Amino acid sequence: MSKAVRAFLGLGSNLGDSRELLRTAVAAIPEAVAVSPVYETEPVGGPEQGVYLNIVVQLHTHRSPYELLELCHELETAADRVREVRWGPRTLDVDVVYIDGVFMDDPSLTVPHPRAHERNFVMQPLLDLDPGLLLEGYDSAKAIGEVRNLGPL
Ligand code: A4P
Ligand code: MG
Repeated sequence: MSKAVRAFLGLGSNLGDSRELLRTAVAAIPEAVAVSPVYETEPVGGPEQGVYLNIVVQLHTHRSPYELLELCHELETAADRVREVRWGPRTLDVDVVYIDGVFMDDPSLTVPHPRAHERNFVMQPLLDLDPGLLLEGYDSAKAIGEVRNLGPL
């Protein structure tokens, strides 16, 4: 089996009981070792929509990058069952933000996440978990979107 690595997933929700959806998703990640505070965040891009709750989860995992992407999709699918009941837009977005030592540029999986460094809703919780983590291109003065720390999830 390959060596376990440190990985970070970014989770966001702006529909349904977002806090509960995030808690359920975290509980479904067996290799989760740390969870950032939850942030209320101004929507970045897309149509006019309500504020998001965002977190970053740290994993200690044997999964490959593509297996991590599959995990992201499984978590989204599980949350979508709620969405179907409510006929609303997506309830949960899960992205692979960063994996130690992994740099890849496949359109189906780009790591680090190509837009993470410019978004406060990813960078703030990520830096809470590892203040020393350097993401190429990150400039705290240029990253966009207001975020507000609401404390522990
Ligand atoms: N993909 C490539 N790299 C990755 C990666 N590192 N992690 C591919 C996850 N997926 C990756 O993603 C579209 C495709 O990207 C997938 O097929 C995957 O193979 P998606 O989740 O289906 O769609 P999406 O997330 O709506 O699109 P996109 O362009 O990834 O959106 P973003 O950039 O993820 O932004 N504002 C606030 N405040 N908080 C948010 O959480 N999220 C978004 C979504 C926009 N604004 C937001 C928030
Ligand atoms: Mg996404």
